[in-house]
Amino acid sequence: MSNQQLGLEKLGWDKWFEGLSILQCRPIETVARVAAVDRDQLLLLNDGGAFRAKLSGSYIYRHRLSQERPCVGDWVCVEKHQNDDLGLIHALLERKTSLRRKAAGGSIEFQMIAANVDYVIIVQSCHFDFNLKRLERYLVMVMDGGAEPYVLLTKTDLVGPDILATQLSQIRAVGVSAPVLTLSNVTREGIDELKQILLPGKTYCFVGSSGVGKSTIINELIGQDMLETKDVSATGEGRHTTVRRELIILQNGALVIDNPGMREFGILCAEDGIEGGFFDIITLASHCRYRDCTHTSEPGCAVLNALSAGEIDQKHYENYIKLKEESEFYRMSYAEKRKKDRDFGRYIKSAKKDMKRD
Ligand SMILES: Nc1nc2c(ncn2[C@@H]2O[C@H](COP(=O)(O)OP(=O)(O)OP(=O)(O)O)[C@@H](O)[C@H]2O)c(=O)[nH]1
Ligand SMILES: [Mg+2]
Ligand SMILES: [Zn+2]
Repeated sequence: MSNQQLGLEKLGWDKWFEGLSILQCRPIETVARVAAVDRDQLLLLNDGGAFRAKLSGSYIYRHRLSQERPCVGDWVCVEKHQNDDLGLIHALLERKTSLRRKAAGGSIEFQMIAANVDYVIIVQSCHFDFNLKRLERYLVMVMDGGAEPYVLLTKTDLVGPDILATQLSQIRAVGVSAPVLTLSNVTREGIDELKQILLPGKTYCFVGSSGVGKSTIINELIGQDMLETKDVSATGEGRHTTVRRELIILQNGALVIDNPGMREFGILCAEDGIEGGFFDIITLASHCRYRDCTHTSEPGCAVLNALSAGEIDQKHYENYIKLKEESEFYRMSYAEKRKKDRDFGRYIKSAKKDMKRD
């Protein structure tokens, strides 16, 4: 492996992207990872350091949907000559994983949160912010995009050990099997445990409501106050301190992405993700009499049987059914929109052509 590749590996580069770059980048282009997006300028990282770039005109012309534009974590093919101030981005390498939410207004667009993330750390404060339903929705979003989830409960200094213990058992009771960590930025309890899970060359994205302590944690990991943090009001309601996503390399080599707090997010085509957040129900479902069982009224339904036997939690079951319905609804309207959209065929063609870059 060349020196250049050894340098890129520190940024998360691997054989998968290597293969894609051979397909997608032309010889005059090199690869770089998106560290931040500021309006029409992107901050890129490669083995030589950081530099700025913008999208080429033809890229913008051929990619109108917001999910087709590079976001933090993406790998791009960029052309930059020695005397250029700005690089020119010509292609986006296919994403290994994506963290995204449904754009507002029922459109088929996604809002990308981050790309090529290995692990998503779902942060909830055990003081005021703890919410199982929201946690399950985050888990669905993570699984849907192909990354691995961690759950992190913060501000443990503000609740008694009994409350924390109850929250932990509630998380387990709804069937969440992701690892759960707890920490306090005040007592520093749990910080070493968090540091231990962060592996060099892997990308971690922190998500969660405003004010739960995401930036405080990342500052702690960096070892200095690089990100802005702010006091929250007494009700625990956040005030959105972080406004920009940025990929940061920690001293141990792990890559982390901070995020502004999220209010609401929708779920689109989340069937895979649903299965991810509800392993117990999916396992049961494989024993239903009918293959297309909806687990709502069918005879011989293993899920309903487990429910009446008290083996699964009623609330957990209801969340599953609700998310399943929601995801089917979004999928249906997506298909309908696709049928109507005369441009869609053209879009597929250009996407294929893009893959070949002929
Ligand atoms: N008591 C206590 N306060 C904390 C802890 N962690 C963070 N805080 C405080 O919570 C407030 C919000 O923290 P931030 O790190 O800005 O939260 P954030 O999640 O980055 O918020 P956004 O950027 O708005 O999404 C700050 O005043 C922190 O000092 C903790 O473990 N315990
Ligand atoms: Mg923040
Ligand atoms: Zn069933």
